[in-house]
Amino acid sequence: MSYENIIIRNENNVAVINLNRPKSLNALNSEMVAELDKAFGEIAADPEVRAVVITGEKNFAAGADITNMVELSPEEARAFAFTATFNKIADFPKPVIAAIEGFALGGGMELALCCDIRIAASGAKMGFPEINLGIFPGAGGTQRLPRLIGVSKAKRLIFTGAMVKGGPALEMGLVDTLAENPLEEAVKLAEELAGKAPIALKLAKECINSAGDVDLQTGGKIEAINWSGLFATADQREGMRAFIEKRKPVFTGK
Ligand code: DAK
Repeated sequence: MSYENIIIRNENNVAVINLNRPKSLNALNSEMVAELDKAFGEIAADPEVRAVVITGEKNFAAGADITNMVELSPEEARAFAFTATFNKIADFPKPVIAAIEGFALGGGMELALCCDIRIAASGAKMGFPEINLGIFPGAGGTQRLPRLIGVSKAKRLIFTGAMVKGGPALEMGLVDTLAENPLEEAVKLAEELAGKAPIALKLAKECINSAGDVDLQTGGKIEAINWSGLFATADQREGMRAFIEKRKPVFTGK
C-alpha cells in the first residue's frame, strides 16, 4: 500500500521506515501512527523482510503532534491510539533498530524505546519534555524508560523534561551506540541480523523482553521452552551442520 506520512524502502531483506512529516519535525499524528501500524503488519507477513530500521531525515520525531492532543477529554486521551501500535513494535517478531538524528522527544523517544537497539548521532537531542506541557510520557515511557536506564535516571529525565545529546545518552544507556551516520550504521547492523536464523532471533527477543516482567524462575522456564522448541527448526539443523561441515549456514526461517 502507499503511505503519506512514512516512506518505506526494502533492500537486502531490510525494511527502512522513514518518518516523513519534516515540516513538523516528524511529530507523530494519528495518521502517521495508523500507517506505522499497517506497515508493521505488512512487514510481519513478508518473509523476505528480516529486520527493520526506523528513522527520520534530519529529525527522528519531536513527539506526538501537540495540535492533536490539546483539546482531548480524559476519555479521548485514554483512547489515544498509540499504545497498541507501540506495543506491536516492541513485541515485533523481527529485530527493529532506531536510527536517531536531530530531535527524538516525548512520543518520538517512546517510539525509539520500543525498538530493540538505538543508534544515535552525537548531536541528536533526546528527552521527555511532556512535563512542560502539563503531562508526562503516556505511550509506555514511564515503564520502558526505568527498565532501560534505571529508576532514578528515568525520574530525572521525566521530571525535568531535559534534553540530552548523544554522549550523555550513551553514558546513561538511553542509546546503545553513537555513529556519524546513524542510518548507515543501523542498516549495516540490520543487514547482519537479516542473515541470522529468524526463528532463533524472534524467540530470543521474546525471552529477553519477558526478562523485565517476570521473576528469574519464570523467565528460565520461558527460555527453556523457547530454546528447546528451536530443535524443531530446519535452521537449528542447518546452523549446527554448517559448523561441523566448516561452511557458512544458510538460514531459511523454517
Ligand atoms: N507537535 C506539533 N508540532 C510540532 C511538534 C509537536 N510535538 N514539535 C514541533 N512541531 C512543529 C512546530 O510547531 C513548528 O511548526 P510551525 O510553527 O513551523 O508550523 C515546526 O514543527 C518546527 O518547530 P519549531 O519552530 O518549534 O523548531 P525549533 O527548532 O525552534 O524547536 C523543538 C524544536 C523540538 C525544541 C520544539 O519544536 C518543541 O519543543 N517541540 C515540542 C516537543 C515536545 O514537547 N514533544 C512532546 C510532545 S507530547 C500517549 C501517546 C503519545 C503521547 C502521550 C500519550 N498515549 C497513547 C496515552 C506523547 C506525547 C508527546 O509526545
